[in-house]
Amino acid sequence: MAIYDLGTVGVTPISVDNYYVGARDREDIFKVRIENDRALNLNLHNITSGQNATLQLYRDANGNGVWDQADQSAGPIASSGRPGSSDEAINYRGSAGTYFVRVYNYASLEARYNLDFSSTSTTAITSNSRASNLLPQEIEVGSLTGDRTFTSSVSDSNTTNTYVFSVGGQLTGVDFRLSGLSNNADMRLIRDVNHNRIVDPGEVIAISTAGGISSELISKDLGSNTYYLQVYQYGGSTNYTLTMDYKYSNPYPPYPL
Ligand SMILES: [Ca+2]
Ligand SMILES: [Ca+2]
Ligand SMILES: [Ca+2]
Repeated sequence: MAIYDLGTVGVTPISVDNYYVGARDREDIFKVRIENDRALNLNLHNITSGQNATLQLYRDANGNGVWDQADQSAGPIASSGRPGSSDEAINYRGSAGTYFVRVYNYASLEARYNLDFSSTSTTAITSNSRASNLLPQEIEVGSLTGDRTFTSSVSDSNTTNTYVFSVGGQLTGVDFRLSGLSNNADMRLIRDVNHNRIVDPGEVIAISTAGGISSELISKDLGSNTYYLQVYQYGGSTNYTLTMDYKYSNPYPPYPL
């Protein structure tokens, strides 16, 4: 087991690349701090094909700044254990303090991985600042060639859900609708132009921030590419229904752009 102290994690992402778990060293522990009530965002990605790695978040339960039995006995406060080399994501709203991020793999072969960390505001007036700025391929929609519907939820223990999809053709018209809200959630559409899995300035191409429990709508013509759609908590917990209403794929725009 290796322990790495990354210090305070703020809105600017911290990335560790090409770390390994498995065989000789089955787990890595990263110690991080947040300085006030924030959403702690984690994206475990680029896991070696055919290997598996699991992501967990623990609190420093006894407040001594040391990864010890008390923290482990208290159990993880969030976990992500998808199959195989799929990305693992955690977005957890927590109070100021020390947290431990655990990556493990009990298989006999080593899994290489990249892990990104950030924390985002839970109080910013600007909705865009409340979404995670990390882009895990968390819900893999695949190629969008027809209507799709997803039901899920956001809450303090899962503040952001990130959908990834691609469209082909010259121009594909899609309406994204978020409905069935019991607390305020918003959504935004992103193109990761530089492929670094981080939302950089200029990469948010549309956002919907209706107030209260009003439904959200993003209506967009998309060129052939890969896109990310994030549904995120503005405040409180809510179930939701997300529909991706595929309207057309056309070599020519339906109206002058
Ligand atoms: Ca401790
Ligand atoms: Ca980017
Ligand atoms: Ca809203």
